[in-house]
Amino acid sequence: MTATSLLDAIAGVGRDTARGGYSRHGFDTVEMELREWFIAEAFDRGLEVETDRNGNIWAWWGTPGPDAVCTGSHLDSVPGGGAFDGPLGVACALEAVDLLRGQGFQPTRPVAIIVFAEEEGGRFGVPCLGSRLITGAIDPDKARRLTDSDGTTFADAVAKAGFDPARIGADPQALERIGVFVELHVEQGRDLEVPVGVATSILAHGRWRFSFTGEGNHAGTTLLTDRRDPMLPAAQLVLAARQAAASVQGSRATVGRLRPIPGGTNVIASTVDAWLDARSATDAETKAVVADVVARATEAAEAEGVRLTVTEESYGDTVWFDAQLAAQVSQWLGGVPALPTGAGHDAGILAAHVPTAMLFVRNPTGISHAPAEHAEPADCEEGARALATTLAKLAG
Ligand code: HGY
Ligand code: MN
Ligand code: MN
Repeated sequence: MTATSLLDAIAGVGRDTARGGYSRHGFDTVEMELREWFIAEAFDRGLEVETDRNGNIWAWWGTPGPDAVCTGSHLDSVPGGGAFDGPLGVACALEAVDLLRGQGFQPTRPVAIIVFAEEEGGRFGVPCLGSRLITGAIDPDKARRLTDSDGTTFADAVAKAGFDPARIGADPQALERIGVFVELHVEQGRDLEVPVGVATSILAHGRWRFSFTGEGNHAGTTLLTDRRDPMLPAAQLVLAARQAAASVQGSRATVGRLRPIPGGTNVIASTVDAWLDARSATDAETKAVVADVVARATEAAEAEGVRLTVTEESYGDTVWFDAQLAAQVSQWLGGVPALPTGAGHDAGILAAHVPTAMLFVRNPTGISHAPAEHAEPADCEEGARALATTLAKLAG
């Protein structure tokens, strides 16, 4: 079955008719439907399926064991996201197993496809939550207390999905099973001009929550001189993000999410929460951009008599993938180009623990985290074949 036909089978799952694209979030009913789809496809291939204590699904070709050759990605999306970010890596992994079986390939090492939980952090706010939990990169109590926009905690969500929230946390036994991890992913920029490439690095990046607290009041009866309007410093934050990033070569800073409370047209908000996503080539540059943004937002809040608290919600330093493995994979694939990415991935979390590589499939629109994200069927096939070649070389 081709990756494209596998993706076609889930094309109707989680469409967001209000915002466009797909909204598929960790352990919500949509993502649970996608999990069932994946588990059924794995069973159809005779793969042994298990879900670990952190809600990551493992589909084994061969006896689960140490030193496995692992691939996979995620099924959740950002709000209003594209069809390929995550699912393409899962679909190509399933097709790669089909291709290798069709060639009569017999792995000499266990092979596993892993579907990681809540990679986008679209529901609970922390990206790569499943891989961060396995590797101990997030405190399980902090994870249990994470809440979605309805106030549901991660603990409640995993319990509802059938897992024991008391057991989430570092899982060295699971991690030890991974001998090498190769994630295939749709390219999310404009840098790949051939069907397949390999990754070199991921920008340092993180997320910070800015909470502005002013005084709720009437939009019509409150004089300007009597206001403590949190929307004003929040607006300054949006501009400050762009100005701070523009001053550091190659940096990006974004405020894509603002939440005024109560959010009435004729109401001065009492509080505004805003989230900053900042990314740079190095740790120092990212921290400098964030410090600049905080200084500008603090000045704007003080000028309006508004209180500001800033909370770091996630952060990861620059990721350098295993250079020898990347060069080896590129050579196996006939010398495909190597390129950096500004996007985070579960492979980026695992890279600190196991040899890790990423394969990218060309995205002609260069757009991601939006409905225009795209990969041509022919390029998806090239990607699946490239993944099959890589898995065969590693597990042969
Ligand atoms: O935000 C990211 O870079 C990734 O898509 N989680
Ligand atoms: Mn993404
Ligand atoms: Mn992704």
